[in-house]
Amino acid sequence: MAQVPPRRRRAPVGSSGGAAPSAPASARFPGVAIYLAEPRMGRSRRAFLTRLARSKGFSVLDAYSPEVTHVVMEQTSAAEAAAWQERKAASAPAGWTRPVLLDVSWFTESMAVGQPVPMERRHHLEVAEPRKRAPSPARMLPYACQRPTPLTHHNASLSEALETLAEAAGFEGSEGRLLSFCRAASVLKALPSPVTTLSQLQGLPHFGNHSSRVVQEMLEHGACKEVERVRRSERYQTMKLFTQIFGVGVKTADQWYREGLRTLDDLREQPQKLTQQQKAGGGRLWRVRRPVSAGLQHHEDLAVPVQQEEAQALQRLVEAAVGQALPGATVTLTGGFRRGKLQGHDVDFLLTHPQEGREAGLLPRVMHHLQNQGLVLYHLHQHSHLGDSTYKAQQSHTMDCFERNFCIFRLPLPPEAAVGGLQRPCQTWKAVRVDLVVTPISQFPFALLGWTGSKHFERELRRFSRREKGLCLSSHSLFDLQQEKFLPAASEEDIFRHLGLKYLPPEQRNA
Ligand code: DCP
Ligand code: MG
Repeated sequence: MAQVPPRRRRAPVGSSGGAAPSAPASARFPGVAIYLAEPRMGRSRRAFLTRLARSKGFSVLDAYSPEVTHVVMEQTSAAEAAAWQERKAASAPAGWTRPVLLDVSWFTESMAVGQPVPMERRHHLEVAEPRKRAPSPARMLPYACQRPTPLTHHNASLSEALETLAEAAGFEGSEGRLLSFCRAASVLKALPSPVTTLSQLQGLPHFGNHSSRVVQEMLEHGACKEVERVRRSERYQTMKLFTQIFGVGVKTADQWYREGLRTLDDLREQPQKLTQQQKAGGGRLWRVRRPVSAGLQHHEDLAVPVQQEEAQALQRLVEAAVGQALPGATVTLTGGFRRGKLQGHDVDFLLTHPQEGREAGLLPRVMHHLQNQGLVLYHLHQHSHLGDSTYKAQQSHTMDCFERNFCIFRLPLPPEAAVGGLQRPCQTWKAVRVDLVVTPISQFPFALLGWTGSKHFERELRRFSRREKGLCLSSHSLFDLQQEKFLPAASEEDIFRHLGLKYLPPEQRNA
């Protein structure tokens, strides 16, 4: 309960001299209701100061009550003031906001200027509490490879909105816009808590006007019109559909779109388009076989994400084949599954042998064993270009120079998973995309780092290496551009060390 003012023994101060009316709390200065605490002030001085303040339009309350906003004390130490307030608080109703405790200097200065002066540090009577360290907001470092990014995070709908715009920009060939949206989305993924107000974006790297506007709209309306428009658009939906087909990139998808093709049936009805495209593609891959035809043929399965258990089952099959082909050779699961993803669009494996050079000729033998078991529906072999061992030659290739097989596997399904599908009423197997990549052991740490991803993490790692360290990183090596020498590494940790980066385990590379 609030303490009862000493009215029984004393006349109300405001009325004692009759100079000023007892002003209500809503006097000239709303939000300022003063209580003059008496202990050191003395009764007559209190009465005088009360009259003075009321004459200037201030609200001065006789009793200490929840309306009081400013308590003014004279010749009182901070410790005494705090003790006084504690006593008051003990009898205060629940939820009563404590008023500020001020030295009389604030009061006299306010009287001098005829209005409440701003409260400064010197006016306050609070005892300096031992400083509880406010948790300083973790500094968000600008490159995604400088900060951990877990798989599950707090801002999924916001990052997905920005990634939709990134994807759409990629479909239009706008690399710059794609990167801007990817970087902003990646920052959101690394935040330790959900963004609920726009002000939380202040000071974060990579948030330009456009990305901030998207976040603002999402926060205010739960959706962003631009993102919704993109998601509904024929262009976006068609490009997404076509680029999901194995062997089809943005260029091909765009060409088909311009030719008026919109659906998988459109493609199936015009097989000459596929053939033309493959011829027009011109590259080594297109002439060997027809990945697009194979992709279309198995599209129904390939469009369904591969599950973690399926990736593990595939790993066992590949390990068995590798063991038969070359005892001692190893199989490492990379890509999204190594980062802890529960599903993915394909399964990526790295093959090597602890003895340098022994990996030569391994892949055809592995494929032979897999094919003998009827596990391969399609495969496209790419020879190694490792002979081009200078870093410049390696840079000239779009991806890396390892020998590899792009495959579609026929993964037997366990009986309980053999559900009915449209094309195969009782499905006992499932088509799954698999990449088998062979690396000599000397390049294994670089290959492992390069193939673990995420794609954005890799991009950032390479950008950081070059721009901040003058080092050129690829899936083969780390090259010091100034000293013109390769930096050796026996593990991923070694590579992070060379780059002066804190080591991030695969599950923290989901940028
Ligand atoms: N990679 C890369 N640059 C590319 C393509 C791939 O650095 N242009 C690297 C990073 C990828 C890894 O190779 O994470 C494997 O490629 P995937 O396309 O299979 O990507 P993920 O495995 O991460 O994704 P998903 O789960 O969809 O397969
Ligand atoms: Mg993958």
